[in-house]
Amino acid sequence: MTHPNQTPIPELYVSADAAAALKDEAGAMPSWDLTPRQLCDLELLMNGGFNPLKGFLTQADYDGVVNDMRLTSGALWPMPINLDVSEKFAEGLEPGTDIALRDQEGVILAIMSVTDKWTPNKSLEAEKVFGADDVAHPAVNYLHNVAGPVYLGGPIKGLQAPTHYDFRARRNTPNELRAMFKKLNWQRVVVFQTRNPLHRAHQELTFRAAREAQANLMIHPVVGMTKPGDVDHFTRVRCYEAVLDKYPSATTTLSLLNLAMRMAGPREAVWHGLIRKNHGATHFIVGRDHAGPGKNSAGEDFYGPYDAQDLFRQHQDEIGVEMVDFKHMVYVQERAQYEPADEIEEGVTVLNISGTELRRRLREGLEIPEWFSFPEVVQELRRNSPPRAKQGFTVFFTGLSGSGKSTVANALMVKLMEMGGRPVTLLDGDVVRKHLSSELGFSKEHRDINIKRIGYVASEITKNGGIAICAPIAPYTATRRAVREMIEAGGAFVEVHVATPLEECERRDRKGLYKLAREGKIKEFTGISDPYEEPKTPELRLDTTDIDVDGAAHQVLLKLEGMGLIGLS
Ligand code: PPS
Repeated sequence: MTHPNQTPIPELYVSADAAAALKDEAGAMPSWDLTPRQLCDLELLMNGGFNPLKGFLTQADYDGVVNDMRLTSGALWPMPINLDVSEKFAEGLEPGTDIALRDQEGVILAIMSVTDKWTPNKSLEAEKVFGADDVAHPAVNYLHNVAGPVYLGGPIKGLQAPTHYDFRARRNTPNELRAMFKKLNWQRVVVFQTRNPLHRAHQELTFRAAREAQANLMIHPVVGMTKPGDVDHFTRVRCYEAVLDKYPSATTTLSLLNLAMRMAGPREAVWHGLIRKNHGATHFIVGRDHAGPGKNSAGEDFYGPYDAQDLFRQHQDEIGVEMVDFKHMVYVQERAQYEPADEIEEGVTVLNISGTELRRRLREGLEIPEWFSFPEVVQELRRNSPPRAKQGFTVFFTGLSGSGKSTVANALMVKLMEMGGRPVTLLDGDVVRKHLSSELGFSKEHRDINIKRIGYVASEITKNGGIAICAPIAPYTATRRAVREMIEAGGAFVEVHVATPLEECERRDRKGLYKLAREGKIKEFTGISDPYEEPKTPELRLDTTDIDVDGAAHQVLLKLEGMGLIGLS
């Protein structure tokens, strides 16, 4: 019988000699510094993980993918893979030009022959690919607020793979995995995709899935980009390695996939299937709400719980990978074992700990029982997320000029320093503009740069266990969200809207700026001639009209205490 992985998958790398020659030429080409997401996409394009793609999508392929999940060749492909760039870079770049694609250190990884350049209809892309033009969806937010406005398409010549310094032995190209499965004579391979730490229930369900399919198992976690707020991949991989020891030896392997997920539910499941086919899988586990993005802005799920399974099943033959149903496993106390929820008789005691409850226990340093997770995994998770009262956090004040942000922020800083325990840094709007952002004005572009700088500094402080207090106007929702995502990767983000009304701010006019703005002597003044988008769901809203500074700072302290970030006793 021929092995399913008899033939290698085509890669886009050129020979070493050709790469050396092209590298010389590439120095003179226009060059694009890849974003973290593009870097992930490029790696999988070059190593065949995105086979049959030969480069970033052309406009015709993009249209086909967006509308019908098909390339112009007719092949199934559900996800647009584009090189999104700035208007400035695209300007004057004619189709027919070769460009050098560089990593964040400036190393040339590939050359792209640009054949197409166009401005996409992003709202249409959001509707068709992600099901709704709603920025509550992380990929739709990315599309509108992070991705560049112009797309470039064209074939790629790969010069070298991106360098990874972490977990090298666990990173495999599709062809490395195919060769390994062939060598081990693994004829049937069930793949489990994950972006979360694995607990006992996952170990049980994956092993059961492999046994039922009479196959070997590959745990294939995503370590590229996952959902904002997920546990970082360093911690997760240490957890996966601990879980790997729990499977009977030689039945199971672990490999890391440098994919940038889009959280696109059904389309994402099909995409994951195609990628895994390239990596040598014969079977793929698709669960309830596979690659789900969470709730939409109306508080409802973006996709039905079984939409992903339905779409996968529909295209299973073409994908070339058989879907394995994800069994919901629960712990039966009387028998001290995991069993599929749908096979359990009435009357027995079923135990479960939800993701939210697990996070609460970790946050508060509470017990996590052994029936739920392996002690090694719990230890890793605890190391990664110490109790909240020991973590860093950011208090981010936002509000109009003169609303009282700086005054309350100052009072809060002093009170936190009086309490001691963690270093406190105040990044006040005016101070930042003097030291970090002295060259910036008040256009939308400049305000965004200013806020992102503040966010970056605050995220570093937070990650390292300190307290950052920020007090800029920060008038734009999308920018505040970007800062939140940056900071939440390393600790808590507490948004405080200082909602003092415009009339009151103008009445105070402490710096005399409102008068000048009314007279037209200051342009683009927030609240007068420039927008302020009010936060919809801040952690706290303060109106300083009727409370004094002490009272306002105390409200913030109470909020911090309520969130477990400080102890007030
Ligand atoms: S932003 O929008 O967040 O980047 O603004 P920020 O860095 O907080 O700077 C606001 C302070 O700059 C002064 N100032 C102006 N504010 C708003 N609009 C215009 N056009 C403007 N020009 C100068 C003003 O003193 C703000 O300080 P605060 O402390 O908010 O009153």
